[in-house]
Amino acid sequence: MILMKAGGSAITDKSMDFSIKAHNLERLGRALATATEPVVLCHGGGSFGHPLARRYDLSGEITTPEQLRGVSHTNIAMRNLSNIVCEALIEGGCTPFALQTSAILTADRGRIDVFNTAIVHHVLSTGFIPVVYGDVVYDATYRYAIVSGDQIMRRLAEAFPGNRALFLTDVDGLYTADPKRDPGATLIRDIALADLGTVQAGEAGDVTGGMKGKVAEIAALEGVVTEVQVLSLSRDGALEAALRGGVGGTRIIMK
Ligand code: IP8
Repeated sequence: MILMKAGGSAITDKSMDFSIKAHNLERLGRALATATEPVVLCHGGGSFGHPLARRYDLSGEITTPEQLRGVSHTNIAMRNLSNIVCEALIEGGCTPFALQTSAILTADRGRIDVFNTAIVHHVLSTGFIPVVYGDVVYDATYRYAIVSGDQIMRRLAEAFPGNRALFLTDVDGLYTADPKRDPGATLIRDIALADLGTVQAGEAGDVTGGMKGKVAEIAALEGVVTEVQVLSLSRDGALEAALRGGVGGTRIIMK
């Protein structure tokens, strides 16, 4: 079984609110239709969730009527994005089943508190692809809080241990430096989790703006997944290859 995170930058265009990367979503649908093992898909908020979370200041306690309106807007926006993702999957020949994350998960102080992963099991057992996503959810202390897809990935990996995880992004993988600024940047093919820190510490830096976050997301899966692959959803064939067990982008050995 494969735990898959489709990052917001892989499926949405962050330069414009509420816009998608249609070609990448098509690629996702077509590739997932070739999967020979069960897949759980978790997607990020991208240009649907994050601009609203920022605009309505949804980090920390939710107290003002304006923030509460923002919670409703964000809740709808993420459902809309999930619908778009699921429609792309159906178009590609898959059978997705969206689980509204805020209905199966609650938080406390922004961290996942209760997560009904049994429903994910049930949906998987019927041969469907469960689709969950970063969302705004009920929070016992803050009233509502944003729970990111990476927190969800960790809890999914705990519920389904011993599997591999694929992170879909818009660059080919992890680089030794920012490939958009440094012509000497090279793609890291294979790396042990223990060495990921060194890559960051040596002036390899904050690659493509997202490497730091990506590394933290991956490190959070220590002990619960066997390996992680980071690959581009913008590159034809990369996801299909990874689904067949090949290594396209960067492979992180987690043991
Ligand atoms: O993109 C955040 O999920 P992420 C979701 O996985 C919202 O961090 C609602 C901003």
